[in-house]
Amino acid sequence: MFDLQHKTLGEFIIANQDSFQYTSGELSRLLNGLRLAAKVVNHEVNKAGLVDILGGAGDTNIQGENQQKLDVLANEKFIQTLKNREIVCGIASEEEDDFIAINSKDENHQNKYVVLIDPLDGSSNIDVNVSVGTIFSIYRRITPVGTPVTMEDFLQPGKNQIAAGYIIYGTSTMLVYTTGDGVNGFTLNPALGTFYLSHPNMEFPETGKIYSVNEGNYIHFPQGVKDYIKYCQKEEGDRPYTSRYIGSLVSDFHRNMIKGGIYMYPKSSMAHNGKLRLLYECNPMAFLAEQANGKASDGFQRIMDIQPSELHERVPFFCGSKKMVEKAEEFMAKY
Ligand code: P6P
Repeated sequence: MFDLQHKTLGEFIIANQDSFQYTSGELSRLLNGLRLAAKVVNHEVNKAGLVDILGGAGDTNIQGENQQKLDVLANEKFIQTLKNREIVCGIASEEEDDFIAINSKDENHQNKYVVLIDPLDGSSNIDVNVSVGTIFSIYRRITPVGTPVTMEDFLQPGKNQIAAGYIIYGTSTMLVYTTGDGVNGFTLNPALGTFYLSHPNMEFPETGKIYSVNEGNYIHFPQGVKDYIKYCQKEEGDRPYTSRYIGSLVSDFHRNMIKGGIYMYPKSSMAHNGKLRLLYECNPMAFLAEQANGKASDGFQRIMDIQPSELHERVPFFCGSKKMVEKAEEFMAKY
C-alpha cells in the first residue's frame, strides 16, 4: 500500500542539495514550492470536466490567446506559492504582461532567484481532455541582492539557468526537472499526494523514428523544413518515421525523450518567429534536452545561447534526439 522503497521527491532534493552549486536549502525551498503548486493545479486539472471551470475566462493574455479559466487558476497558484516561500524576488509568466517583483516582507530580503513560467501550456487541450503541462525556468538574479528586481534579471540567456522542468498532467502526473546534473522524473501517487522517483537519469535516445510538427502549416514552412519533413516520410533506411503531434509541447517532448524523436515549431509565413516563447517554453525545454543528451536549436543556433531582448519573444524551435535535430539543421543550412 505505502511505497517505502522508492525515493520521494523530497528525499531526492535533500540527498542532492549538496551537489547544487548555490546555497543548498534555497533550491530545496524553491522546488518544494513548485511541488506544492503542482499538486494543487493537478487537482484542479483532473476535475476540470466536473465543475464549471472550463471555457475561457473572458480575458485574453498578451499573446492574444483566449485565457482558459484553468490558465488563470494555474497562474495564480504558482505565483502565490512562490511568493509565500520568501525565496524568489521576481516572477514572469506567459499570463502576465510584465514581470512581478516580489518585495519580501523582510525589507533587507536576500531573495536571489527569479522564476519564469508557462503555468498551463497546451491549455486549448483542456476542453478535449488531452494532456497539458506547466513549464518552469529558474535563474539567479544578476542585479544586487536586496535591490528591486529588474528586467535584466529576466532577460538572461538560457545557458544561465540554474534549474528547469515541467509538470505533465497526463494519464499520470509527473514532475521532470534538472539542476544541471541530469534529468529525473517523479510520478505523483495521488492517493498519498507524494511524488516518487520513477524515471531516474532520463535521456533522449541518440536518434528516433518520431517527428512532431503541425503539418497543417506545411505550405507556410521554410524550404529546409519542408525538405526535412519529406526526408522523414521517404521510404529509405529506417524511414518513413511516424508523425505524432499532441498539440501540447510538454507531452510531445516527454514522449520523444522516452522513445526518441524530434519536436519542431518552425517559423512560417504566418508566424515569422514561430509560436513558442523563448524564455518560459524553449529555454527550460532546451536545458532539459541538453541535460538528457538531446539538442535544442532555432534551426541554426543553440537555443540557450540566444540573448533575449523581450519577455514574450518567440523563436523557432527544433528539439529532441541529437541526430534528428542535426539532420533537420542540415536541411535548414541549405537555404
Ligand atoms: P499549434 C500550446 O499552445 C503550444 O504552445 C504548445 O504546447 C504546442 O506544441 C503548440 O502550441 C501547438 O500549436 O499552432 O500547432 O496548435
